[in-house]
Amino acid sequence: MRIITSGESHGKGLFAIVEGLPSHLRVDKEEIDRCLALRQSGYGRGGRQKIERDRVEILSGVRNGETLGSPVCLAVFNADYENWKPYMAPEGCDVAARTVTKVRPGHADLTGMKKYAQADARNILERASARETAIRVAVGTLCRQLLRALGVEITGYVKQVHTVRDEGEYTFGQIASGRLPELGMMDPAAQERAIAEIAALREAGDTCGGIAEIRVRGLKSGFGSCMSYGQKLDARLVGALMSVQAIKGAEVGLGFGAAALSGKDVHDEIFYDEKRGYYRETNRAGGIEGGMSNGEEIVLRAAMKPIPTLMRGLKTVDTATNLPDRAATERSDVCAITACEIILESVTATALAEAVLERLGGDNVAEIVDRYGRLPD
Ligand code: EPS
Repeated sequence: MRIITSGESHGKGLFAIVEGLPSHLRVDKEEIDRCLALRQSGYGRGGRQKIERDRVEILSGVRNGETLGSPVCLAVFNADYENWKPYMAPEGCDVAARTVTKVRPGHADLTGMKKYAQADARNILERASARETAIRVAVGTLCRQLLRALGVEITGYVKQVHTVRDEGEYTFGQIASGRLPELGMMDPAAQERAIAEIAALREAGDTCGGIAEIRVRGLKSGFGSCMSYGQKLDARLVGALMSVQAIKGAEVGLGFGAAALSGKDVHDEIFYDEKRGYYRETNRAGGIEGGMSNGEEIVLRAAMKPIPTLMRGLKTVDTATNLPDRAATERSDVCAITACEIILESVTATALAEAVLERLGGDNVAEIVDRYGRLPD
């Protein structure tokens, strides 16, 4: 599969071309739109989400609700483009009216300006913005639909918001049915405390991040590779998580926690019985050993840093004058971890679909389902 996304935050929209999807995949547009709505949700989001009502438009590669095997082109148009057309239109626009030079610490602004030889950070931030994740959610949901045809399901929840961490352990089923509205946490008491923290940070003109946990159920063993480092499944999944804007850390299973434990408390002992075959009583590896799925649930976690646009404006330099100033602000999210969670599920789905198609090949869904069915668990 080859995927390319394009689009600026205040341009006409976000677009993706997905090449290599098999034919006869039933496309559930409603599910894509539900995931896009989830990406817009969460206590702590900013004013932009009141303007947008993200919906996918399928421009090619799908006929009568099924993929054709040709490249699929997806679009999520920006409602806000109507307001930004005078400053963003490709044909010509008033660039000076929306110039950004009070570069934001933590954002791509300053480094991007140097790299792309731009005097206006607008030419950097428009693409670096997390708005790009809207189209990655659309692509990821398509990939999720392919995985579902094989019996592979993905879910997740918000484990931590700022200083509030939910130490609970939840099964896949509990997460899939029990994620709370508003923030997407599992524990109501923790969520209440988290909401209070976000509210206090909003008052202070500040922002916060959090941690999301992603689970994958039903993936058979042997995806990824212990032979070629570039195909290690954990490397690819962590790479996918880290590709999401504002993610600063990612882990599999015990992750960073494994470093402080001894071997007997880290490795998942192996048992066998006639009925179950080989099995484990623990899953501290998070479903991946030797760079390959081992048939257990895949458990991933990613840490999101606080959003770098602070209403109080951090100290910076105005690159137009090189004098000290406060960083640019127009509007901002206070916390976007709930949106981030569905984005992380989506990029996980995409990375897994890539690994599945690489191993199984196949031009139509039935062929892939058949090949998958023949694999050992
Ligand atoms: C986002 C849209 C953006 C930001 C946010 C994500 O909208 P605007 O810049 O018009 O307010 O709310 O982008 C960032 C956090 C960022 O750092 O760029 C979205 O749709 O997710």
